[in-house]
Amino acid sequence: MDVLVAAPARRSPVRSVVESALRIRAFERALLDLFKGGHLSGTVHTCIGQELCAAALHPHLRPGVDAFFATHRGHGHYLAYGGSDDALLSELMGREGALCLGRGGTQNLRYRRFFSAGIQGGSTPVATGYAWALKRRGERAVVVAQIGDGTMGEGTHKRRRRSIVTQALGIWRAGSVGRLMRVCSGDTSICHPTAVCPSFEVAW
Ligand SMILES: Cc1ncc(C[n+]2csc(CCOP(=O)(O)OP(=O)(O)O)c2C)c(N)n1
Repeated sequence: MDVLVAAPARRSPVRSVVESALRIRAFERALLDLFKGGHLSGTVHTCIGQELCAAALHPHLRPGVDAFFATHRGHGHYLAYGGSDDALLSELMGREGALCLGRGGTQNLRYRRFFSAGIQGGSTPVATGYAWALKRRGERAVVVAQIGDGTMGEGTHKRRRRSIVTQALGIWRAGSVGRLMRVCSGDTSICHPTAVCPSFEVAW
């Protein structure tokens, strides 16, 4: 008797990235509707248009082992890192079960080794210190910091000799810590179009 064994369905990596991006988009759209209806406490910074950056990166990170430092538009990275949508929604609506007890809001989130903050460029030195600390503890983890292209020349990314970021990037360049720096270039900003951002070049 012939036995037919169904081949295990192979899940296309591209399909899961697109599904993850669509899930983020749906979440962000719902937030905008809630905001318009006056249901969110404080403001909301969505990552609409940047979903694929998060969806494509996080399958390569190990939640709880590798760390990610997001910008003020961190919802998508949080969700793609494995964070719960319920906990984030509760955070923004000031409900029971809020991710950061309702104190972080849209910008200042923490979940396992995922962090977000609203100070432009502020995450770079923090991420470097975090990576250094993990290395000193003997952990083989990757730490990723992301900034937007409009952050070139802002905050710790100002072009000053011996600035904190210069030193931080120096540590990264020297190979002392596991590092990955992502610049999300949207070129859709009304206040910081890419063309007017200071150029930025790091020779690794
Ligand atoms: C040090 C600092 N300066 C100014 C601001 C105000 N600010 C918040 S977002 C933003 C523009 C950010 O552009 P970009 O990094 O490209 O991110 P995008 O919002 O386009 O995703 C500015 C000027 C800030 N948060 N921190």
